[in-house]
Amino acid sequence: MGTASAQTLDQPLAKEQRVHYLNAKYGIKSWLLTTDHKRIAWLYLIVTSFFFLIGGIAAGLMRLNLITPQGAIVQPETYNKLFSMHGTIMIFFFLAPAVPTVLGNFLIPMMVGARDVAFPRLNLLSWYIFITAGGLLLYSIMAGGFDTGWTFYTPLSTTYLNSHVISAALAVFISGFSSILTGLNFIVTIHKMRAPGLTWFRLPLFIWSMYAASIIFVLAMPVIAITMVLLVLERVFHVGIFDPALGGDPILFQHLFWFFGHPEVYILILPSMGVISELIAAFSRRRVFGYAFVAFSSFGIAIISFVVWGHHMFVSGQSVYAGIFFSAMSMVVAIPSAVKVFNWTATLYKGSVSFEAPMLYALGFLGLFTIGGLTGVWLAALGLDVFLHDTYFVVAHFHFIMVGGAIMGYMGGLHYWWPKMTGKMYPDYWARLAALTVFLGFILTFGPQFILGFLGEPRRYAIYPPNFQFLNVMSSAGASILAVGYVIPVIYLVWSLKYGPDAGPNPWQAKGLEWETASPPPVHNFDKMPVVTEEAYAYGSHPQVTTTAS
Ligand code: HEM
Ligand SMILES: [Cu+2]
Repeated sequence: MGTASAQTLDQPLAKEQRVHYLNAKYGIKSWLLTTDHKRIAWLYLIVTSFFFLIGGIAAGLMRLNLITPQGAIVQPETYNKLFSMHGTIMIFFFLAPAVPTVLGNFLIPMMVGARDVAFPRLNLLSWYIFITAGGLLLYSIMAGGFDTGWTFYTPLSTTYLNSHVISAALAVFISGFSSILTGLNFIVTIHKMRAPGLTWFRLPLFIWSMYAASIIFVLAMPVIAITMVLLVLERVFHVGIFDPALGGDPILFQHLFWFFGHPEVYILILPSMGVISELIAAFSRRRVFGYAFVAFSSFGIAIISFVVWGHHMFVSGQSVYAGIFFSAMSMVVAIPSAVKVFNWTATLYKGSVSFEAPMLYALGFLGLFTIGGLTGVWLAALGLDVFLHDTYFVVAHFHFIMVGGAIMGYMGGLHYWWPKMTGKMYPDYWARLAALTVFLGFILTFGPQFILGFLGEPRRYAIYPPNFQFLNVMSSAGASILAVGYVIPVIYLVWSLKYGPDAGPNPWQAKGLEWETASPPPVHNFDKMPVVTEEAYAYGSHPQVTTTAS
């Protein structure tokens, strides 16, 4: 196909070129009105990446401000608005949608052997609902911002008027419907659209984790929706839901928010866990050890995640019995995650492991997520949490899980399936370099924050005592390295669209239905609908963990 294949999205189709989903139709209309799950994945990739940029700029401004103990860059009020906007954007408008709507949308129909998701038009509608919510959040920021933190706690969110809480709360409310519809679409697709022979226990583990995440979407998002409605009603009409002076209870808001909030954090990590299962199997050429346990552990996480929310409120005056219950359950929820980590490690054992860029992200995930998870167990211990609550230890903990874990998984998945999405390969040298830069930048950014938290530095403060400056400067320096690590891939991935060598159908020689069709895939995914006759990850070797050295 020589140079003729170096097309961009707008070049006319040369006679001998194969029609695929990227060149089947031209023009902006063919994108904005598409019902093709693969094109909708790109629409989400563009919008969520834009929000990652905005959230990242806010993070950069905060880290710059934290270089000096007095905070040289912004006023404390502005700092409050920066972390509120950063947290809300990164969670609701970047990470919660990213892996499910970009990789999930692109892959689920192909992995189950279907032509599209169950409800293609609903899929497009979900994107329009999402960008409407995103537009409203951008409005609240441009109108002056909000300073409640991403948790919107009352009474601050219902009483302090110099803050655009209502538009931000409504943006979160609306974005919830996009997630609910996406979750529903995925659940029906996985149940109803599987190719002949593709039984549940032959499904890729990415599908199991997406299924579990979709269930949380459908069950948890309505809770944040009603919580945001009650918040707006209280702020506008003072109906007395959260206001003690009117018979309400501000702690009720915390229960409602975290009954959603903790399952939400598993929406952030579960899809990436599914990606890691795919990467570890492909780059160690092995079936994932304990396939069924890894599959069911996604459900374990989804179910237990609904009974741990009280660990965010150990110091909100709940009873000691409630504290004991939530502490115990918060330790139990670590078990299914540990099952995954142990089984991924067992799969690597004696595997023929190769270290392409996607695998470097997977190994980074393994290390950083484990640290994030273990520090979560620390925070589940009542005594320790009373000491560490609302300190930088907590900030480090959730960034280890969300950035060190979830985003590492997302980056690994993007690099693994980019050749399938575009038909193009990217330069492996730069990809590996970027993966290492991200890993080192991350450790330098968030590692020192565990120590700062242990030493007592509170979160959400624009200023701090001078003796904390060295570790804060280290953290800010790390953040700039992390930023470079995220920019390099943008450059070579865009470059690859025009100049990248052709990838061919299966550049990694990996197993899975998505690799049995062309890259990029035809509009309807498969020229001939697949029939499945073998188990997932049939790389010919089942990992046997032997105790005697062979
Ligand atoms: C990529 C590099 C990132 C950097 C350098 C960064 C940095 C920060 C900083 C400095 C804060 C404020 C800490 C405080 O004063 O309490 C913060 C808070 C936060 N970050 Fe990040 N962050 C990054 C990525 C992310 C991502 C990807 C997510 C989520 C998906 C995230 C979620 C949050 C949340 C939820 C908060 C708490 C906001 C609040 O207190 O209301 N961050 N981050
Ligand atoms: Cu939690």
